[in-house]
Amino acid sequence: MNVQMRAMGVAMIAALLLAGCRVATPAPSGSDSTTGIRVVDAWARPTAMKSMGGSHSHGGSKSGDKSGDMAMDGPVSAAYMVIENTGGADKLISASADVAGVTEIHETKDMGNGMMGMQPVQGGLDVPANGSVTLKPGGYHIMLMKLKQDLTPGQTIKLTLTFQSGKEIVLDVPVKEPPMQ
Ligand SMILES: [Cu+2]
Repeated sequence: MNVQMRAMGVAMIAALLLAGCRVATPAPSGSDSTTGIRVVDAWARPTAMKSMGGSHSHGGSKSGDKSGDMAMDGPVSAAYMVIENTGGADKLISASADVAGVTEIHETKDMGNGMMGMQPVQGGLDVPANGSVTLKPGGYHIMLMKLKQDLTPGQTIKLTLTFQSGKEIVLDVPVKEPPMQ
């Protein structure tokens, strides 16, 4: 009896250890051992709900809202991450997301006279050899436009990054609120 119970205990501990092992070694996501490029800390911003009147264009009207607000067609978002590179120099040349009709690599810039603006990064975003590039609010970001749906915290979107070397990295990117600054 005593022995039997101890045996059961050992079996249970073994089972727990096995389960623990499986959890502790998930398939590495967003890494590619052949180029040494790895993406960490990816996240996407929730879409801001515009409460400025006329939110009744639910059926995807393309009539262009001329309210003098931002010239944005529908909700937009942005994705941020750190791209680490343990190999030779490379470039992020394009990105695409399952939820976005248009995806661009942008840079937020001080346009002078206190205005901040953003523009596409010409020729791609450099990923230095044995270095990293950080995409963060106020700097580089992956702009998600013509979104097919609103993004809310807790969702996950699929983002594909294409590099000049021809490598593609597919990421599961969680949607979450920006950190306080
Ligand atoms: Cu942008």
